[in-house]
Amino acid sequence: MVISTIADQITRTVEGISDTLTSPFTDPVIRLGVTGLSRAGKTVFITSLVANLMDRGRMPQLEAAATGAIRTAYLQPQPDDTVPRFNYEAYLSQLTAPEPTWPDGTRQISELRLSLRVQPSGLLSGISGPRTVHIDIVDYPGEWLLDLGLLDQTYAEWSEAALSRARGRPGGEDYVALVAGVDPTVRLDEPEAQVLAERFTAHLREAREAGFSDCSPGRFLLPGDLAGSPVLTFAPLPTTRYPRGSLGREFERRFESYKRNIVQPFFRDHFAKIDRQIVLVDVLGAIHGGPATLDDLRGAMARILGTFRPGKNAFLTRIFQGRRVEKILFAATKADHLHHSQHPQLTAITEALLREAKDRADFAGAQTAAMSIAALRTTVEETVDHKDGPLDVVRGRLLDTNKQAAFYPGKLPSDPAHLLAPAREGSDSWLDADYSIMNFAPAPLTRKPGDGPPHIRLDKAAQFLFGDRL
Ligand SMILES: Nc1nc2c(ncn2[C@@H]2O[C@H](COP(=O)(O)OP(=O)(O)O)[C@@H](O)[C@H]2O)c(=O)[nH]1
Ligand SMILES: [Mg+2]
Repeated sequence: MVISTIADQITRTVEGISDTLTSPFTDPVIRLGVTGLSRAGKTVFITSLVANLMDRGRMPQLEAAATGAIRTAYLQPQPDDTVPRFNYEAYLSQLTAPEPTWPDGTRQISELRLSLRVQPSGLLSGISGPRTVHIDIVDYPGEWLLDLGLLDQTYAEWSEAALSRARGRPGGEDYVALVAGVDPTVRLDEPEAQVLAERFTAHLREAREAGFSDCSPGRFLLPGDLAGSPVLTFAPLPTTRYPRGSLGREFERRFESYKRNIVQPFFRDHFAKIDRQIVLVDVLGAIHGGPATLDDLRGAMARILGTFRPGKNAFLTRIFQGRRVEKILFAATKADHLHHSQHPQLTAITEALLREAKDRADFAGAQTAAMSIAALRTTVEETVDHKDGPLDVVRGRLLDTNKQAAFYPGKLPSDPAHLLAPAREGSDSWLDADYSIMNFAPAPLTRKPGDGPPHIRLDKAAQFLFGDRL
């Protein structure tokens, strides 16, 4: 046994050496997908992650940082010339300015290559020189993932589902009423088509603002340079036989065009290349929105997880060609809104959402995990005297008034079922408590040399996502 171990190590050592010799061609690459609905915290996450990998003083739970195996980290030109570059320097200087501000919302895909020089540890350490590992970070809207479901639907099926979902959602009744007065068999009139698309988009936007997650088609909310183009100028209509040249027939054609020209290329060109994935989820925001938005988040998480199971979908199976995403982390963001005494509850709720999503999506395969994180910590913790006894609060500078305030968002139950059951049953409001959120401004930083921006469990997230490959 001993002998075989030694022999094994010798061959591995030889491999290790040849690895370094051929290095420019064999440098390992990890493609890390970062997604989440808009405002979930993707931009802040990537900026803080990269800054904390360059200055690793606050990354003790990332093993390769703690042991000193990571020697340096630096940015390099990304491999994909046609994808916009993630504007790291601009975002970092905003977040670390003397009067820090949050970055503006981004609404498209972007990419950044971070390269790490890593010194192998153990037996190889003396023989083999440092090697380079590239982490290609790909930031893309979670809304685009939810579009996968459209591929399996006909225009009639989608229309029916979209109209029934619109009922009872913000702005939805208005759209349903508008459509009731429209005859889809009349000749297409472009201004009328535009009004329908605009009103449907307005409804999606309102629903999104009220905290609903599932507001597809995703490009309606994040149109980028496609705004106003015919591929986004359609909307759900009552189902019937649409004659040639009619409004309904044209909307049906544009729906198919959206699937073919927007949804499929994204999955084929970007999604299918991802190795590891983090899905940022604003769980606190969804709880604040009420039972309906939490229930909707539950469904959206199942659909997002379903996209990582290519076997279920013929199109995905074809583009993945047997590859698959190896690890998926669902991270509840903005945990700095809670005192750490409540983090276990937030994690338990996120875990329960993930467990249900796994059941619903019949998910097996990739390794999954749930965590509560804050990419950029904006608050400090305090315990204050309250009429019912001591209360664990957080204190920060409010975004709208610029004043310091202590904040208590409400008591999260230790049993996630206390929130998930009423959500599933369609309750109108939470029974026991109200949950509030506040928007904090980023705090001015006083950093020690070697420290990145303050965060909560960013190092643990990094360890799960790519620690095993360093
Ligand atoms: N308190 C706190 N707020 C955050 C954090 N990350 C993001 N936010 C808030 O969420 C907003 C959206 O974040 P952003 O990264 O732009 O989201 P994106 O649309 O997913 O890229 C920011 O403007 C902040 O107000 C965090 O770690 N802590
Ligand atoms: Mg962004």
